Amino acid sequence: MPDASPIRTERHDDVLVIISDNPPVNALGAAVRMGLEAGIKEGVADASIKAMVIRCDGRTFFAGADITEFGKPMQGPGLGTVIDMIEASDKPVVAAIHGTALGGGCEVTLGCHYRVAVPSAKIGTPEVKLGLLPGAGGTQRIPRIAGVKLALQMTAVGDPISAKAAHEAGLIDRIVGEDSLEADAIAFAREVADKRPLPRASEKTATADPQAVEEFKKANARKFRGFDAPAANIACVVKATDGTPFADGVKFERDEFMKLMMGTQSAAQRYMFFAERQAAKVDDIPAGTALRKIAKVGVVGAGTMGGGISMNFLSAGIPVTIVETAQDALDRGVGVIRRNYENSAKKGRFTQDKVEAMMGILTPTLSLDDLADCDLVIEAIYENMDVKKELFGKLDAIAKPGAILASNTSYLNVDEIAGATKRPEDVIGMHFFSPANVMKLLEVVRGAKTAPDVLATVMALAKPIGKVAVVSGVCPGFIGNRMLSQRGAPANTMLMQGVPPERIDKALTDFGMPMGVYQMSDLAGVDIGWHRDPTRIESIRDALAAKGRWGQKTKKGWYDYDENRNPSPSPEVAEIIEEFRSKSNQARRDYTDEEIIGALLYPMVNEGAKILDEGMAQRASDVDVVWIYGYGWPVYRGGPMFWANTVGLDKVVAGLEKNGVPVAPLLKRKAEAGEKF
Ligand code: T1G
Repeated sequence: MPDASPIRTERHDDVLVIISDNPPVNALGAAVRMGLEAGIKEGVADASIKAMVIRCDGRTFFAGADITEFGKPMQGPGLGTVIDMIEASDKPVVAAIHGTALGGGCEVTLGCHYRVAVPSAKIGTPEVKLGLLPGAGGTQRIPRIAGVKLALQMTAVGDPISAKAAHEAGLIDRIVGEDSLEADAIAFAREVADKRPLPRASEKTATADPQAVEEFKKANARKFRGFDAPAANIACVVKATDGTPFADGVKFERDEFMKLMMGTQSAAQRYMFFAERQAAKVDDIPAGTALRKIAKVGVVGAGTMGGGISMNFLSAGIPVTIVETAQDALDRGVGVIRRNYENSAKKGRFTQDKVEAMMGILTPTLSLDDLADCDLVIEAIYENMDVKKELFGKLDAIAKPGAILASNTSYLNVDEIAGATKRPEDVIGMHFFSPANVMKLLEVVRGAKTAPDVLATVMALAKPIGKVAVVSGVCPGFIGNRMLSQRGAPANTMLMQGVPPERIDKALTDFGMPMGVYQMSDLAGVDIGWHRDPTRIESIRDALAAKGRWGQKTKKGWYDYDENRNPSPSPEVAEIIEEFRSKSNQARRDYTDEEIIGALLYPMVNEGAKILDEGMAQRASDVDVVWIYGYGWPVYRGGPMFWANTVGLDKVVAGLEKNGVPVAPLLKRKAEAGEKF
C-alpha cells in the first residue's frame, strides 16, 4: 500500500478491517478508491482472512464521491468498479457506519454484503441536490433491498434517513453500540463468516409498483418543478423494477448520470454546494479567531420578525429573553411562537415535550433591564432611524461589557445605529428574512467599526441556528434588497410598453422564481408605502391603491383573487395601465420571454457587480447564496452572478445598453476581457 494512501488495513485475527482516514468527510477520491480496491484484494487473497470490515476514521463514514474531482479526468478505478469488486468478494464484507454514509458512501455500503451502524448514523443518496443521481449502482441496489417507495424517496428527494429507519427497511442489518462500532462490526463479521450464499444486492429482484411511482410523482410535482435530476432518478429506480438485468440497469443509470453531469443544472448546484460553504468564511479574519460565548440571547420586539428570530435560538436550545413595550403585544408575540411550535408538533417535527422545553427557555418581559445578562441582543422593532438610535443608546447602558448588539434592519445604516452607542465595535447587522424561523438566509452586516471577533462570532452562530450567513457591507438594502430594487423600474417600463403584468410574472415563474414582481407586490401589499391620498394619482400603483386594489388582502391588486387566493388577470388593471400608457405616449414594444428576463434580471446582475466592486460583498458566489437562500432564485441556475456567466457577460452588457442601463465598470471590464464573475 503506497505510504500516502488514506486507506490502511488492520488484522483482527481472521477479520481484516479496511479503514479510511481522509478528512474532513472521507470523500471517495481517487486515492481512497485505489486504497479500497487494494484492501479488498488483500483480504480476498489472504487465506487466513474469513471476513472483512470497512470503516472510516474521523467524524463520518464516506460522505460521497469527491465533488472536487467532478469535471476533471478520472483517476484510478471508478467507484462502480470498486463496489462491484466488494460485492464479488467470496468472503463477507461488512460496512461499519457512523456519521453520514452519503451518496457514493451509501453505495459502498450497498455493495457490501452486510451493514451495521451506530444509532446516530444516517444514510442517504443526496446526489439529486447536486443535480445528479447515485451513479455507482445505488439506483439499482436500493430498490432491490428496500423497495420502490423508499428508493424513490431516497434518490429523487435526497434526504438522508436514520439508522433506525434504514434498519426497519432492511438497509441496515444491525444497530450496534454507539461507542463500540469496530468491535461490534468485527463480532458481526465473525458471526456471518461462514454463512452462504452471501447476500448480494445485485442478485436480488425488486418488485415493480407503478401506482407508487405515479403517486410519488404527483405528490412531488411542485417540489421537482424545473429540476432535471428528479425525473432521471425516478427513471433509474423504475428501471430496477421492470425486469431489466442489473448490469443493464447500471448502464442505464450511468448514461443518465453522465447526461446530468454534463448539464448546466448540476454545474450550478455543485457550484452552490461550495458557494454555501465558502460564504461562511470571512477572508480577512484569521481562522481560529476567538469567538465570544453566546449562551443567552435577548430580542427586542415580539412582532413577526422578533418572534421568528427568537424561535431560531429556542430551537437550538439557546435561552431567549423577549421584550415588548405593552403586555398585549408581548402576549400576542409569545402566543404566536407557541402556536407555530404546536403546528410543527402536529406535523411530527417536534414532540410536545420538546415544545414545552423550548417555550420553557423563553422569558417574556416588558423591561429592557432584563437584557443585562444577555450575550447577544437583537433588535427587531419597526424601521425608523431615530427610534432605533434611541433604543441602541439604552441598550448601550444596559448590556454587559462584551455583549453583541445587533440590528435586524433590512436597509438602514448600521454605522449610524452603532454611532448611538459608545461601543460601535460591538454593533453588527443581523438581517433575517421573513418568516425568520423558516428562511435560511442571514445577511450579516459588517459595520465600519465592527470588531473581527464580533463578526466571526455571528458568522459561526449561523449554522447552529439553521441559517446560511453571508457578509454584507453597509449600503442601502445591503446585497439582496439592493439588487431587488433594480427590478422594479424595468418592470414598470415594460408595463408602459404594453406588456401585461401577468406576462412579466409568468416569464419569471417559468424561469424558476417562486413569484413574479406583481404577484409579490400583491402578497406584500400594493398600499405599502402609499401616501394614502386617493386624489393624488402619479403612478399606476397610486391608481390601484386609490381604487382599493391593495393586493391579496383586499382580494384585488394587480390581479383579481378568488376565495382560494388564485390570481387572474384584471380587466380593470389592464384599463388603468392602458390609460397611463396612452397618456405617456410610450410606444408599444414586443418582448420575447428571454427579453423580459433580460430586462428584469440584467440590472440586478449589474447592481451585483457594483456591490462587488465596492467591496460590499466578498465574492460573487456570496451574492448568489443570498439570492438562493433569501429570494427563492432557482438553485439549478446557480444565482444571478453564476447565471450571468452562463448567459455570457458580453450578452448581459449588450442587453443593458439596449435598455439604456449604465453598465457597472466591473461588469464592463469583465465582459471586455472575456472573463466571468
Ligand atoms: N466532496 C468533496 N468535499 C466535500 C464533500 C464531498 N462529497 N462533502 C463535504 N466536503 C467538504 C466541504 O466542502 C467542506 O470543505 C468540508 O468537507 C466539510 O463539509 C457516485 C456522484 C457530509 C453532511 O452530496 O452533505 O457521491 O469548506 O462544511 O456541515 O453516486 O458536507 O471545510 O473546505 O458541509 O459537517 C454525494 C455532501 C456526493 C454529501 C458534512 N454526497 N456533503 O456536513 O460539513 S456525489 C454529498 C455534505 C456522489 C456517487 C455520487 C456535508 C456533510 P471546507 P461541511 P458538515
